[in-house]
Amino acid sequence: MMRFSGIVIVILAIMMTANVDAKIYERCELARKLQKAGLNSYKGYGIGDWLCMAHYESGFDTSFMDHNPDGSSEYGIFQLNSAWWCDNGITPTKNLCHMDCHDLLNRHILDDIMCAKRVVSSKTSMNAWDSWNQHCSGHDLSEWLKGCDVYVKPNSNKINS
Ligand SMILES: [Ca+2]
Repeated sequence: MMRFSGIVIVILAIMMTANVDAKIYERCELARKLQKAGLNSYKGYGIGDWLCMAHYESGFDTSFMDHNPDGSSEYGIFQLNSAWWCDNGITPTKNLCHMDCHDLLNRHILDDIMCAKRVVSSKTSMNAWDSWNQHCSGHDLSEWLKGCDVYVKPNSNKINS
């Protein structure tokens, strides 16, 4: 029994050091964070667009990772791709956000937001995220902000849709 619990402790210790300091954001907490980072009406998209997209991409889980058939991977709450936006040391990359992909997996999402701003500033705009295109584009997104202390700008409609 003693030996067993000793092994469990060692395994737990390994798991804790291997895991990044991740977080599953609560909807309104994320909404406030996005607003504070200046995403309300940024490039014509509202906080609802970001919440809807992040929900379908990661379930607000900063540690979420996904692998694509082409060998690239997607990281974090916004599922940013290792072929374009960050460097994971494996995939050939443009690294347009000049960052390590693994920095997209921790609870500190300001760097993720800065990178996402670049994505949405690119030609594809919010269409860079398939899930936004499928589930959020053209929908009434006010539900996403329900109960959150977030000011909704009256004219946060998409500029280029
Ligand atoms: Ca981060």
